[in-house]
Amino acid sequence: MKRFILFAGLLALLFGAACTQHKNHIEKEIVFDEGMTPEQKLKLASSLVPTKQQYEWQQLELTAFIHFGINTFTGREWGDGNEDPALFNPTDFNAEQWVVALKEGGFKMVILTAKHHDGFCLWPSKTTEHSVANSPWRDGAGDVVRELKNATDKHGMKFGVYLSPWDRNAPSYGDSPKYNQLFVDQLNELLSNYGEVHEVWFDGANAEGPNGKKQIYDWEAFYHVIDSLQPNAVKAIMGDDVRWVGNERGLGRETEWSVTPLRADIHEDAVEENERLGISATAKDLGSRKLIEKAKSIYWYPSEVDVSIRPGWFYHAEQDAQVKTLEHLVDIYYQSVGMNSVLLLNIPPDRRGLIHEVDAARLKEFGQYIEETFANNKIETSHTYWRARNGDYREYDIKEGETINTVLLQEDIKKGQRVEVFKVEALIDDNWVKLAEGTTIGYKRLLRFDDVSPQKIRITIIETRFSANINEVGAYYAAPFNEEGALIELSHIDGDWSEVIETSPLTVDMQGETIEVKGFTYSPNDKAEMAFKYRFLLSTDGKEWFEPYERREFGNIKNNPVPQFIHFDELQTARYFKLEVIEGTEGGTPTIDPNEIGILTH
Ligand code: FUL
Repeated sequence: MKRFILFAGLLALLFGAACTQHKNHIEKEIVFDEGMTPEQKLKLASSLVPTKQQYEWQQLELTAFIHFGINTFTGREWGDGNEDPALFNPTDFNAEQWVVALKEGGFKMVILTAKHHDGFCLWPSKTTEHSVANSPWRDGAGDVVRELKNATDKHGMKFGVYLSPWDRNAPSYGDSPKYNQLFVDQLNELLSNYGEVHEVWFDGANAEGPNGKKQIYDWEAFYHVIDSLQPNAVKAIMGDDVRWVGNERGLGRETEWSVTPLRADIHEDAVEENERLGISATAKDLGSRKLIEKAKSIYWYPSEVDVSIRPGWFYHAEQDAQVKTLEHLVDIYYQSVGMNSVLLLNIPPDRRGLIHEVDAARLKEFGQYIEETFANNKIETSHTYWRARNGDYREYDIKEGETINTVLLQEDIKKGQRVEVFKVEALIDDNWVKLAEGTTIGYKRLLRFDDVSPQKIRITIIETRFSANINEVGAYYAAPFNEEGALIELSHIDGDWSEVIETSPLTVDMQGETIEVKGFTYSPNDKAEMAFKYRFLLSTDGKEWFEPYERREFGNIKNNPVPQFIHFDELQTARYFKLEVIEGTEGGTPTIDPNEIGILTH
């Protein structure tokens, strides 16, 4: 990481017309001098550019996540680390099938959950017994990391690893120096033995260790291992190269600055500074002039949109009918790649060790749709590079008789991100009509509007930080969708209860007689706090209660508030259920509305 402190020469560069533009660019981080004016800070912010690694990563546009591990076999989203490794036993494992399916979807990199929060390692790590080495798969001689890496090399795809800092299995977790050493050892194994790695993904989730102590991570040591062993890799989320967009629903920001004072929360001073500025990964404004004015430093820290093709991150057979539709995936594409972000789409392999047929087919449709849409630029001239100041506009002829409904704009981010307000108009029957307007452009911006067949389009850069460098303008036609939404085929009773006996804990007489119960669903209403830890009980008489299911948390519900499906191991017979909230997502004890619960009957 380069740290630049303002020095006298730089001031001269900033305002000296004699200097060539490229000398003014500074990579990744700028610390402002104390006495700087807002104008000087803004000038510096506009000269900030990505590192080579960040730039190459941004150009990938489509990256894929693979959540696969012990949870695949237990049906959980967050394992507790006590699982028997013998459960890991894919019957038909084939990493090449994953890579081929992802390539058909247009994906350029795949990131594997080498270790999720349960601590189960998908490679035979020397650091733990909780790994594939103690599973029956390939007689304990298997290595998922190796097989996936070989497949990516064979098919020319980049490879990344997700290594969860939070480890619910490691006995040393919470005993900070000891666990940090274990984590460094795991990183060393992953980054030394498998060839090139292009992204290392550190999740932000963590909790206390088994000893009740909070683990203090040694991020500097972790970063050092990555920088020395894999200098081409970007560090994501708790890393300082790639930022979490702030939700797991595939939603980008309307205004998305890659130039931001936000820092990864890895040091106390970073946490304090983020607090002073009132910003976090979920903040709406991460790069306005007002924010830069207050900032002490500024970073090239671009956004990554992570979202799963299914409701869960891991594979659950009961979600086979809930694979996102093509239309939904294309919306996500427009909201991520089309909003100055990289898409990280999760596709979880099933218990066979294969990407399920439904997901593979959807990936193929998606890849074809995107390719066909953007293969055909309807603008007459291909030369579109343009340096724009406030108010400048350019007109582009549209090929005769063509219909368009999408415009693409790109800034040359190697010269910084600068556009603050722009609009797109079309010349239709000799009248200029507004098609779209927006704020930031950045690496790529896609705008959608109703079908039009104009003679020309006009792009106006209304406001920019100094001059903007527009290096691509395109106009396209995206075909409509003619599919039905995914159906949830579940036999389900929801909300139609015989009697709600008590609201806290929620106690319900389901149908006035005993019925067969296979599980339950929790679909949180849109409210500030959801249930996280709970106890679910059943009863035949409303007096004697039993617990059909011991797992007592809705894993990742805080970040991913999608319907939760809990399936019991065995069919139960009961008349009443009781759902007690032990802890909410914000630490309170929210009540659950009767209409948030559904009962699965088979
Ligand atoms: C979250 C984790 O807790 C989820 O299980 C998943 O891995 C997601 C990508 O990050 O924070």
